[in-house]
Amino acid sequence: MKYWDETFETMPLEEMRRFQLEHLKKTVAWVYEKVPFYRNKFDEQGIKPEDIKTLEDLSRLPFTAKTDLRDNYPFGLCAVPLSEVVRIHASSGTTGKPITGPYTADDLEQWTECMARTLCAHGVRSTDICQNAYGMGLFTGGLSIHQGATRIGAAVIPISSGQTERQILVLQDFAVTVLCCTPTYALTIAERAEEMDVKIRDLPLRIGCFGAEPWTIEMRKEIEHRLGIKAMETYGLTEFGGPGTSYDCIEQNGLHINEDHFIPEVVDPVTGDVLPLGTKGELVFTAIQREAMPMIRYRTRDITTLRREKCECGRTLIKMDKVYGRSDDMLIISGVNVFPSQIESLLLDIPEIEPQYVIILRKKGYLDQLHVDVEAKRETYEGGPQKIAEVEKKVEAKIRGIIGLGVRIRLVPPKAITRSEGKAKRVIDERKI
Ligand code: DLL
Repeated sequence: MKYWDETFETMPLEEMRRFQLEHLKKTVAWVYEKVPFYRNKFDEQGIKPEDIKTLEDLSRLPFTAKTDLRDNYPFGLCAVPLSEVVRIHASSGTTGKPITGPYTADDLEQWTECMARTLCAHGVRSTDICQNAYGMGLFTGGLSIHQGATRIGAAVIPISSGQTERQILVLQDFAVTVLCCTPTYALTIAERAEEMDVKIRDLPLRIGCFGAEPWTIEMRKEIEHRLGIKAMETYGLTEFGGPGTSYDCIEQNGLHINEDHFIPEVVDPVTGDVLPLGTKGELVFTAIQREAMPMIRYRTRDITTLRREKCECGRTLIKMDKVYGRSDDMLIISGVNVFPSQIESLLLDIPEIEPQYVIILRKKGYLDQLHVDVEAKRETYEGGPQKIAEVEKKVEAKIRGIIGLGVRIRLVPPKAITRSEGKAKRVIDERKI
């Protein structure tokens, strides 16, 4: 079984565009009729649903932003009465109110299918045993995997996140073949297993289904090496149902977007202008098959590139690059724009340190200061103060050489940095405190 839904996953472009246009028209008419927020916005711009005649007309529609969801919290953008809603998820959000994600029965069915496609593309089959260590609850990660893996017919272990030793026990005893969690939690599991002298590489585990936070290619390689698996990725957000919006195939060379459900665009984060394929910018999605809360031109804040190219896996679905970071995570340090992922890539190249770090931004007078606390490997730490100072200098020089910013590196003892069980917090910006 190569594809879960061959018709859509390998649909020729012209046919896909016809399908998208038909569903875009329906969705625009649907939200115009059902959601006063959209009707007012479209009226302000003088746009009526009948004006959408081609896919290019999408760019005439106004954007929707996270603040619109907050202003209409909790159900103001819902297009159906709550009596038709059968599930509500929410993301915690870093500031203010959570983002709510209501689903009709049909939305749940579509999401399950998107997740079955995702897991199938990762290589998961009905014979697999999936340990689902994403948080089970309001967070969309846990139930999405549960639904998708159940649909495929794999055995699901709904263990949720946390209790790392128990995770390792289950991995061993239940002969688990697929691990699903955030990449940073996978690393936490790998590390704890090493301390317990459990050789995960020798277990039947073969696939990881990771996502929910930015991680670099270097981090992927590290996890693949430490767990002896293929580390596959999925991307998604509560506003679009959760994970399963896009996913790795076996080629691991960009994430295929389920574009029969979500039309992607990349725009300039400042001007909002649509950028050509292959240009890095902010990802914008329009959901064209959702009933309860179909988002129109929603600005995800995630930075990536779209690519339409032939994939060896045979899928014709457009690809997005690994998310580089969020436009609101971009750090402006003394006027230089830096993404935490750039720092992560550099750190993971240095053998004397662990892939555990915290970026701290401070202000001294008017000047910004970049500090990075990074964990020393045990051998490095035991090498004493001279060895530590030497590695600190080496890391500082590397970051200065490539990013062009002065940085203070502090090597901290093994285990000094709090381990993640879900989405890791990598940046502390004390300038804002
Ligand atoms: O994180 C959904 C999810 C769960 C995706 C499990 C994958 C696996 P939210 O909590 O609403 O939903 O957070 C969405 O997380 O806008 C991105 O900034 C980030 N994100 C999600 N997946 C990835 C990824 C879930 N693969 C926000 N790479 C998104 C980078 C990701 N960032």
